Amino acid sequence: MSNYISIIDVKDHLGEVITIGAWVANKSGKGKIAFLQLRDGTAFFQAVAFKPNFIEKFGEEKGLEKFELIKHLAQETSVKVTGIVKADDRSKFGYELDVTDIEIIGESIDYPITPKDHGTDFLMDNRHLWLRSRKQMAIMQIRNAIIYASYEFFDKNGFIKFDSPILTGNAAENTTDLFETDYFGNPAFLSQSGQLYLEAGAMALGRVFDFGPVFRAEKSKTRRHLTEFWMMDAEYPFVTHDESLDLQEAYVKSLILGVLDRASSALDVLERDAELLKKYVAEPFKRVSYDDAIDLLQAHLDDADTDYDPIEHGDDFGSPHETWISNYFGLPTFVVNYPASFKAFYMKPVPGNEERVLSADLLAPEGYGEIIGGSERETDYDKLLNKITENGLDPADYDWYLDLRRYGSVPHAGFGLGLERMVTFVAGTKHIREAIPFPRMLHRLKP
Ligand code: ATP
Ligand code: AMO
Repeated sequence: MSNYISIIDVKDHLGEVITIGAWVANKSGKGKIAFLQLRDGTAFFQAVAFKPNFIEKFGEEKGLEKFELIKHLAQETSVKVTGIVKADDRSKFGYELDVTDIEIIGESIDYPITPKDHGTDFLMDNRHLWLRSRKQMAIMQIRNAIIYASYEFFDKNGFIKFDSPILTGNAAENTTDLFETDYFGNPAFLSQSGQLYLEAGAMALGRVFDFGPVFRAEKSKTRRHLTEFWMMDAEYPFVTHDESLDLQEAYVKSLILGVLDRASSALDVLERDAELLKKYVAEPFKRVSYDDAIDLLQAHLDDADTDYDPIEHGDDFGSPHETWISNYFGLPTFVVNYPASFKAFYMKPVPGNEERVLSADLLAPEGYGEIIGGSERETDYDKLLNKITENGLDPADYDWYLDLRRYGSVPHAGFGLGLERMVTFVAGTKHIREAIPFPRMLHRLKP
């Protein structure tokens, strides 16, 4: 145990003398008084130092020296601070630390991220330091709350954590955005999704989920794409696609509730409207078929406030189409039954319509775009083999996967949620790069 009190727990020590270990986030004050904004990873907090108190305690010379040291502390100096916790209405926390002694633990010289505005490239180059900011800390707290809520949800609903491999011998989603690496003289690929392995898990263990990094060599520079991101994947046997949507809806709601519950102060820091998030939890998500969504887009093409390109049945949506659809409904919206032509090979066709598949994307409202992709899987051996061949994939690579249809094939469905897309949506941030500690993007591999 540490002898230091965490800032988050200071409120439990009103009237007591405590010591905290912290970094100086900022400072202000003049004359006889100095304010220190301190942070220790658990929270931000204000400490106050009064010159007369120091002189009284340490004598004229030493007291003055200590007080001047406080006044000149550089940003991000690490310090050991002792003081009395006092209630004070002027502080936004309702209490503050009246400093009685301070020691420097580690100096900080010319910290590059000053309180002025910096450009994104500069902040990204200093991501290892940028993470110390109040806003970045709030986003990481939301990320943590979502991860925690996800484990809780799956556990409560009878899912077992099943870890799929990261080094793989075949493509899960498509062959266009695979990262290839050398595996003792043979090619191997970084996993794009654990799904195919999870299907094997579902046939062995029933309800299974996976949470791990996945990789996509996507050369896109959008605010929604990373090349390395964390996927929450789930797979379960003996379900219909509609039942899967019910579970996905309950899952997303539980993640939002988890954030409202465990990270509400982080939402405040980010000025994210918690009432809006509560509305998404309270109301049923919308469901619309792909073809009905296209009809709507065509009918509203000439509306004054639309700015998407014309779209035909069979076309994939662009971001502006997705944004319009989710704004139109004002709630998280499942778009179901997409064309088979641009979806992955493993999806089961809609009964009676080979051109549409039992798939769904969940579009977040407010223009945050797709956060979940899911589908019911093809269960028939011959049809799956045909799809593999039609997609230009080598059946030999998928022999093990086809075995799942050879030995007791059952209806099953699953979905994958991109953690960083969910964090971006719940936190209300503009760009996915802030939703992960060290983002990997087309032009970003450092730090
Ligand atoms: P995502 O779609 O977000 O990549 P996914 O793997 O399901 O996840 P797609 O269905 O290919 O991928 O694309 C979904 C959305 O991502 C599209 O609607 C589009 O808005 C956006 N998108 C993909 N690539 C680009 C790009 N290069 N530029 C702009 N938007 C893109
Ligand atoms: P899909 O390809 O739709 O489905 O991916 C699932 C979810 O992952 C997120 N995502 C991304 N996040 C950040 N950067 C990216 N480049 C990126 N690409 C995708 C999105 C998306 O909804 N195997 C299926 C899932 C399944 O059916 O079980 C799959 O991978 O949030």
